Amino acid sequence: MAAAAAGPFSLREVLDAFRRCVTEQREVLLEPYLSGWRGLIRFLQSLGAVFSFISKDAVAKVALLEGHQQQHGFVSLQSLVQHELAAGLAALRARSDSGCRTVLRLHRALRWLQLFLEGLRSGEPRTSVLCTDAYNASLAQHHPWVVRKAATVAFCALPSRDAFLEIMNVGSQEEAVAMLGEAIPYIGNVYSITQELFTQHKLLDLP
Ligand code: 1Q0
Repeated sequence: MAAAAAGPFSLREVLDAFRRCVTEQREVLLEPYLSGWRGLIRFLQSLGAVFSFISKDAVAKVALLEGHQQQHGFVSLQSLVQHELAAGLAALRARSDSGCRTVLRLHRALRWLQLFLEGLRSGEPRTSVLCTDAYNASLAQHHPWVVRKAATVAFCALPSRDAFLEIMNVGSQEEAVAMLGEAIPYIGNVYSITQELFTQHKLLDLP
């Protein structure tokens, strides 16, 4: 994994990670899930310091989950949820360092990503508009005003659509758009399985 973290960002590697995530039993594997996130974070870090308040939070959340994963040997999101729920929902809700609440934050961000990538694929050239729309339809409702404000300001510093397609590092614009089309369903799949899991266990509003 350490080797895969080196070198420039490539959307291919994120796509592969999210593709590897889902098993035939519709389990979400933690290792590729976190690996996909590490790839996304690397991308975000390459966009500059305006985004560091976002990448810092994402780094901390991925690190917390890696810690839980190593400590308990969880293979899947399902096993993490099962393990933490064994203590009871009330105890889980009282914890600010649970794996479940942390996954929930990344899960909401994954919805943002899905919408944003769909927007990029659609051809709308104004990435800040795409990003704001995706954000308002997903994460924003879970963020306080000050975070929403900071996020909206940061979005204005996003590179153009052309630049985005270029830093995906998958070849021509057409190839980049094609790869977006390939990546979106994998991300969507991980999102909906997690959404089902969290709905089933009443975990969608963990504080
Ligand atoms: C490309 C632009 C990136 C825009 C990312 C959108 C998300 C905005 C989120 C702003 C909030 C950040 C600050 C902290 C928030 C926390 O309070 C919040 C809640 O956690 P807690 O513990 O306080 O309850 N945290 C979150 O909601 C998690 C946010 C994680 C955001 C992770 C974003 C990772 C993005 C990667 C860039 C992907 C670009 C993909 C394009 C690929 C194609 C070339």
